[in-house]
Amino acid sequence: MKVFDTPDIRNVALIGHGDSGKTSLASALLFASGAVNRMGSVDEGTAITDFDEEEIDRKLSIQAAAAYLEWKGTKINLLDTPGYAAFLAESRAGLAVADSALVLVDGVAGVEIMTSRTFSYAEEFHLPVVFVLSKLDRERASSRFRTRSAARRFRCNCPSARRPSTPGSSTS
Ligand SMILES: Nc1nc2c(ncn2[C@@H]2O[C@H](COP(=O)(O)OP(=O)(O)OP(=O)(O)O)[C@@H](O)[C@H]2O)c(=O)[nH]1
Ligand SMILES: [Mg+2]
Repeated sequence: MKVFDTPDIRNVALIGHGDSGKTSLASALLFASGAVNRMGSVDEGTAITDFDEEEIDRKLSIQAAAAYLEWKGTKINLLDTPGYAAFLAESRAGLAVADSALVLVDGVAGVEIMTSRTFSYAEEFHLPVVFVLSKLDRERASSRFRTRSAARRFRCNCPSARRPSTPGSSTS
């Protein structure tokens, strides 16, 4: 197994409300980076970070789970955390060992209760965060509107790093 120097390792926690797409994003990142050769799916019970029998049955994360990928010489440890209230201690524990966090915001539902709660944990640990809008392929999703409302809610100036631009899609 390749050994990485400490400056070349990042621990990134995925946080957000239940069902916002954290585990799916982790599967997509692992696939896109070449860490795995098949994209895992929560719905099909093949998501890399939802491996527990109960997680597969219930199609939701119960515990924080780690998986790593390599990107441009950097090892990125992804910490996929649960978003449902009952398992929030796992989310906080994941953030305690993270260097940064990706905050998933559902592109249809917008900022939800556990989005705010998990964001407050990231603040508590002084972590830099990146907001990721999910489900922008769904009807009534709006990246512009959700970006603005997240910026207002969390009182931050959020420059858009990337905006989807599929012609004819409902993302705006
Ligand atoms: N259409 C669409 N569906 C998505 C997207 N991301 C996730 N989903 C679906 O949303 C549901 C929840 O996705 P998960 O990845 O399990 O969400 P999660 O945030 O990990 O949920 P918890 O672990 O329970 O907090 C699944 O049915 C996914 O297939 C997306 O970008 N587009
Ligand atoms: Mg999950």
